[in-house]
Amino acid sequence: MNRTWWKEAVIYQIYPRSFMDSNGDGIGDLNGITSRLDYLKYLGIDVIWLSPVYQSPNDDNGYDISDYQAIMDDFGTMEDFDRLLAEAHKRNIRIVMDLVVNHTSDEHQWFMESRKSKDNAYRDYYIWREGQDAQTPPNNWGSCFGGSAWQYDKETEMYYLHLFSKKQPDLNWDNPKVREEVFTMMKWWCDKGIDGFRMDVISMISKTKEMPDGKVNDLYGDYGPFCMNGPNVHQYLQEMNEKVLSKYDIMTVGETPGVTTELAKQYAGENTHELNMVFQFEHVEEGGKYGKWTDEKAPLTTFKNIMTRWQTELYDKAWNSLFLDNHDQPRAVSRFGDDRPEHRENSAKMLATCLHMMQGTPYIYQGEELGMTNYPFQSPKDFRDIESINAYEEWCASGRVPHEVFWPCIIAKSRDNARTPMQWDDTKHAGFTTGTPWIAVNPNYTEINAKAETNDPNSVFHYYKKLIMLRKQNPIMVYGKYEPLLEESEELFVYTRTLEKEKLLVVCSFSDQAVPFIIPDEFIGMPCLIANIENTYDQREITLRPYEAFVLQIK
Ligand code: TEU
Ligand code: CA
Repeated sequence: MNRTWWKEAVIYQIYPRSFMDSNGDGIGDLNGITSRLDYLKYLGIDVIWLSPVYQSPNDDNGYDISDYQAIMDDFGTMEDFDRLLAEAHKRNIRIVMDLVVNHTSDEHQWFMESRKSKDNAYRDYYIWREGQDAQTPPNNWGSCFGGSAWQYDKETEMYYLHLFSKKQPDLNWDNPKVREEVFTMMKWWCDKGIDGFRMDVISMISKTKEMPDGKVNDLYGDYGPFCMNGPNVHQYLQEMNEKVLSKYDIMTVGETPGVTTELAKQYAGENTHELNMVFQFEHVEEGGKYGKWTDEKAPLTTFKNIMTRWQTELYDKAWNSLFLDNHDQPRAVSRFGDDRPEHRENSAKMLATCLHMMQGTPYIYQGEELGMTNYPFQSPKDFRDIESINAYEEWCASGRVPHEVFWPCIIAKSRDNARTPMQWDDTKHAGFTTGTPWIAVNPNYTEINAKAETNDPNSVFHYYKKLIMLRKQNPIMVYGKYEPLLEESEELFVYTRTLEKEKLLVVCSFSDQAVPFIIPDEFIGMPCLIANIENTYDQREITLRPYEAFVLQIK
């Protein structure tokens, strides 16, 4: 297996709107990020993935871009960006940009031209189809954020496709001019010195020509089979690789809804010349009665099977990315761990152990290193996210599902859980802003904040710091082969890593009860690399306390 910097790196995701506000307008910004680089350096991360900072009307918080080569006013200026990049590089921190090119904003110049007339030069930059009439769209597809995936446009009496909000029209990647525009823009950023791209829904850029109706699960048809991993996606990525990516020392990670291990070997194969790695979503899709909305937890064996399948099937063939949360997901500790005060810290450390000891590049979402939790939403008025707002409207306000039934489901999964401001200290608004924050701060900031945790050697923060440092000292964490143990256990996630003569045993308890564990003979009495609770490992049988995690090492 090739050894590369991006396999050895730890990546930290910043959602700029919620990270640090430098000018008191209540919105995080670029200068805010620059002011916190020393914190990130101290944590030890190698790369920042910056969620979109481009000009945008913010229908979907920057994932609707109206100019790819300008900075959003809320976030600052291009000079601020250049300074952030230079200051990050000074500290040996790389910056990976979010590349959102499945769609643009409807306020992008290309779309404003495109909608003007059927013979406009930009018409074919987007996906236009005839419907039967103004009420009957071309097919039954539903958008990811509710309603039809087609929007009727009066100007030319046709519909345009938007897999996300109606202010996010999908680009037509089958048009070579669109690809050229995107590649030129990418080169412009690479020439500026950025270090890579996280590619938003890149598995969805190629749609099947026929666009048939999808299977109706609920109100609308599912576009998945016709838009995910479509007919030309690999061809387009290979073209992108040849024309742009291969010319720079950058890393790429594709956000690829619908990806399977088989497809990942193509997207992110060692020699397929597409991307370096992809985000898969199998472990964060519990599936519920109401689309993605559910408060049910998947059994541990389901989670383990998924992780193990990705670990083993990609081994030596493609590279994994490792994540438990991001800006679209609830907080990891609330979802996979236990955010009750007596278990929060240990379960957060246990989850970190479980993830960072696997093969792949780990991603830490801002605040995860503090064990930040889900937000205690009281009412739909608390939501800022278009997805949560629309979902409440479509499922609940419409009268289809009673509030008492739907509420626990939506607050368990709302993307706003991840988007509350970063908790820096115990002063007003958690030190995020001197103004009024654009979204409420989690009231637990007085307990959970960066200042308290950097001062406490036993904090979740210091545990993450140690895991990151261990990765630098132990190539086995990066390159070792993974093997699962106790696959049937609903309480313990146990696996080994092997690199030549070296071996690691990783033991993680997902239980809030004491659980007995038998140490495999070869590991009895071996040194402990890291643990979240003190224990001794020199006898065969031990008892694990709730959410206990440890790693033993044979050298
Ligand atoms: O997300 C796309 C995606 O695949 C979905 O999981 C989406 O996150 C949604 O939450 C479904 O519940 C990407 C971005 O990460 C997301 O923030 C954007 O809203 C979306 O694309 C559109 O650009
Ligand atoms: Ca600001």
